[in-house]
Amino acid sequence: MTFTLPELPYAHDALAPYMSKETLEFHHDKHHLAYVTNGNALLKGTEWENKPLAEIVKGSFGKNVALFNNAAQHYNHTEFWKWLKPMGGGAIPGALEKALIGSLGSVEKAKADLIQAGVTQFGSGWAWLSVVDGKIVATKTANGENPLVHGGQPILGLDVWEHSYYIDYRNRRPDYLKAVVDNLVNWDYVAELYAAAMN
Ligand code: MN3
Repeated sequence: MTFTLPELPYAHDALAPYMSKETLEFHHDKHHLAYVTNGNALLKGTEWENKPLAEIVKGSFGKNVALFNNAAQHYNHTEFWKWLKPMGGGAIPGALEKALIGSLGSVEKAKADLIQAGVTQFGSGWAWLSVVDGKIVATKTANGENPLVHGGQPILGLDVWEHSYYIDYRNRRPDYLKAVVDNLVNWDYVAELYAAAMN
């Protein structure tokens, strides 16, 4: 497949004040575009050229570092835009809520574990909720890595690269993570991915 930059599912200014228009102009229009452009160049002529994105990510992990980094970041960001929405962070659909309580103790604990994973990721990376063996776990990964290459199915990922928060929050990564969890997470989409992962 050829990577293409997806449209943002909302206007660039729709996530303000928690994520500004300027941040999305850089993060989506420039950073994500660079992963798409570089990924396409690196994909050419490889054994993964006509594979689905998730297979490219899993297949190139540990084998083709440059392709993996760009393909994984393309996957992560394509999902990331959908993991957010204006007026997000509200009620969590029942089946997902039950699963968060069953796996992590409570919804508050699940949110706290996710934020803590992001706060403690040293340097660039991601904080995740993913499904592993039927349970939801909170983890962190470095750079472009994601749960797909660690036996999990990602259902929510928060970007903790500085490009995702430095314009709006400077060095205050914990404030960024809390604002996103409280105000921007699209729990309906997370619930959809959870249901698909459990099928
Ligand atoms: Mn990013």
